[in-house]
Amino acid sequence: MTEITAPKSSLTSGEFTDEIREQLKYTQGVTPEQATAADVYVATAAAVRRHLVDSWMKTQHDMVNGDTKAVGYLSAEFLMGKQLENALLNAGLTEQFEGAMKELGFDTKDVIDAEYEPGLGNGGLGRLAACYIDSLASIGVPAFGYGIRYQYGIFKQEFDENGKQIETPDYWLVNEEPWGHVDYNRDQRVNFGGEVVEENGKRVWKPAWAVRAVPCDYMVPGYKSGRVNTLRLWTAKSYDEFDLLTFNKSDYLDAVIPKVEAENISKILYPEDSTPQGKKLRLEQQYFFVSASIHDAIRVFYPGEKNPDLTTLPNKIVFQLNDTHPVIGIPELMRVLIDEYGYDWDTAWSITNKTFNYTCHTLLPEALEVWPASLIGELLPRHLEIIKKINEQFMAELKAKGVADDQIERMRIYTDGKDASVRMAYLATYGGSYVNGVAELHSELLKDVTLKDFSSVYPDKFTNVTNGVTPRRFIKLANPRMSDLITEGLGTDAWLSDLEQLKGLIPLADDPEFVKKFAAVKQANKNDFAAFAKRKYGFDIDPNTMFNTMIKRLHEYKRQALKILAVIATYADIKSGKVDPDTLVPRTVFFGAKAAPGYYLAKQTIQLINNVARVINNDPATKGKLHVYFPWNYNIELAQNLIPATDLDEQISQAGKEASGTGNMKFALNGALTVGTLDGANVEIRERVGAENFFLFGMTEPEVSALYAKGYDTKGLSREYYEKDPQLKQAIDMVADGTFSDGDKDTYKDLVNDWLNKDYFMTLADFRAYMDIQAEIEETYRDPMKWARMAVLNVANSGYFSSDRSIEDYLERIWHTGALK
Ligand code: Z57
Repeated sequence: MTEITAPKSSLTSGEFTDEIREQLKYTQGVTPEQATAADVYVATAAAVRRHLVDSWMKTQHDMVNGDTKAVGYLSAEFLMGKQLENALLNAGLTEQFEGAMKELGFDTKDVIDAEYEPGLGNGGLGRLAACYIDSLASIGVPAFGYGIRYQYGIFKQEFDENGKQIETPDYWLVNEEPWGHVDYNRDQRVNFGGEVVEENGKRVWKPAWAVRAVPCDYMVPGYKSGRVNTLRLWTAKSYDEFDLLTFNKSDYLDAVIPKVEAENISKILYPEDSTPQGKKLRLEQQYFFVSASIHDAIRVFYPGEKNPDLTTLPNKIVFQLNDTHPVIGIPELMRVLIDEYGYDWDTAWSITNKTFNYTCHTLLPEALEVWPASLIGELLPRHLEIIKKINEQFMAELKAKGVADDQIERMRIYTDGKDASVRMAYLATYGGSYVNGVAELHSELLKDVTLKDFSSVYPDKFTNVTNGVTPRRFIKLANPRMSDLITEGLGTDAWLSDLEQLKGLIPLADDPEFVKKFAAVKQANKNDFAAFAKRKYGFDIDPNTMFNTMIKRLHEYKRQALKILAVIATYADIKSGKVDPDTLVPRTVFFGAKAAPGYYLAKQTIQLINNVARVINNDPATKGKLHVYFPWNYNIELAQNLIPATDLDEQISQAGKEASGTGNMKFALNGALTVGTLDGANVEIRERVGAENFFLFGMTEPEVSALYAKGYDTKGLSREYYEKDPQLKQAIDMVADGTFSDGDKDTYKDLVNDWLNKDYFMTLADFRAYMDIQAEIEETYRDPMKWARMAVLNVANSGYFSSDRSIEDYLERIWHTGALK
């Protein structure tokens, strides 16, 4: 007998139906008969929110009046995915929803589909923030997510007739958005520009313009925790007074333009992932949401107090800086404490230092933001003064510690001279208590390479928290069949809030009945995906082939190029008769990836993949043996559909480049096997699932470093790999000779040139190892029971990668707080 441990909401289906009817009538103004699925979606969302309000208010009350420190997760991105199913699940209303839809005569799927996916993030970093706020609420930790309510999320991706990526605006607010509650009465003023003057011996900022930050609140219900936290996303609005000022001076249009400009601040999400563009508007966005959030926290935790004792702030809230994007919060809190509340520098510094911590998500030097001092000075003159003073204090502190002069010079937060700039990662490291990387290898490399100078002086600041993913969305909702099987196998569904319980499946890996059922679940998921892909993209996919998936942002370091070259090589072998296609394991290769609009080589790679797909899928020689599909506009919904259907997932970044990866965790938890390098969290996944259940290939990080030292990218050593490996040569030659561009030899010339002359991420150097591991993969796949057993062991041993565990690690190592009592 399957035991369902936690209680579901006491609301009955009938009561929930009545509530939806009320909402249809009083907010939508339609009868159930007139209602469309979209109406019912909006009404249901409103009913869910209503149901959560008491818990939400109680959580806030307990947070403000108790002595459990809250977490403020400051993030420029929250990639939430659709909300309805998740909110129903966490609130314990899933069955009531199903009952209500039956009662009202609607298909649950249609209602769920009516929601427009909010894409307020680029990729891993934004999705991690969403998983973390789910886990915080599920554990019962009082928390705020603070960010921006962009009107345009990550662009929608289309492909033109040549296979090139086209970006179109993602205006996700076209229809009613029923989850957010705009709260005009909790607004904040955010100042910009102007100058700093001396008044009575004090530095006083005289800003030139201001923006009104209006919060939009999203309830974040914990899974069966009874707690509901808040995601507060700010919208930029203009102040009328400023329009009037201009109005007096000039004409009507001139009066409206500044209003438009102010509102531009929250207009659009920057679509670069790991490659900041250093744009003024981006710094405005960062300051906008961070300043509003800091003031908001003070308002929340010291309600109505004119002279709050802000030395207690670090006992009320701890701010986590999600990458360098919100690091301007450090000088901002200094400014608030000194200029607005009259604290002296040292007291302000001590408060600030205790209140902030910084998570670094990258090893790519270009992803660590560095702002021109001139830009900061123009937008935030008082902050620039404070940053300079922090830097001076820092330099003196290092000197006093006996740090060598050249090291001190390297560590400057503010670099002098004509290209003076501010290094946000350094400011964060010095200005906060802890710095963490996002996987063990990454944290080690941070200490030993990227922030080595800092770790040598402040070793205790450095720690690791390996990323995690929420099992509610990425197992329970994405893969209901497997969830049921796990619950059946374990005799309880308690694993959903204690994922290490998946270990109980280990013995079942040797139970052929269970393994067969597991394989059947995978097959059913593949059938579902084929049907979904037919409906949504028009693809004709054979679900009786191996599903081999690579989904992630398009970036050179992630090496989609390696995968597509391997596909081309296999295709070439079939065409030339070197390989009998009947000896191959039939495979369907899936790509999903967006490229930053200005990232030329990434876009060329997309075009190449699309054209390889076109050529191969239309070639009778490979029919039924090898197919390639590139569903456009990869997003959370596609991830939720494709991951549970995948047999083999690709985590093939150059070792030492992927900070963690979180897709790798989602795949392992959904019973896919991974082919991967020793990079990011792959290392820990492999350790846990067992080396024999992971397809490892490629150079290690030290081997990569050694090859750089030989001059791989600077002396053009990649060409040697091309010359020596006929299969590799053949594949690259086909790209160059027009096979995938209707004979045109120029289409991919920059890509080919890069491979042969630079290849910074060593795609060519790892090609042979990658091809060799495929043989092992095929052999394993030919034995379905063996493959399925390995997949079961991947699931059973991946419980560690729950974001609940990550949050527990943050609580213990960094935040020093816990669940509300
Ligand atoms: C982003 O998605 C990540 C790092 C960044 O510096 C920026 Br900007 C965006 C990703 C890493 O590339 C992944 O390896 C990691 O798993 C993810 O952040 C979450 O930590």
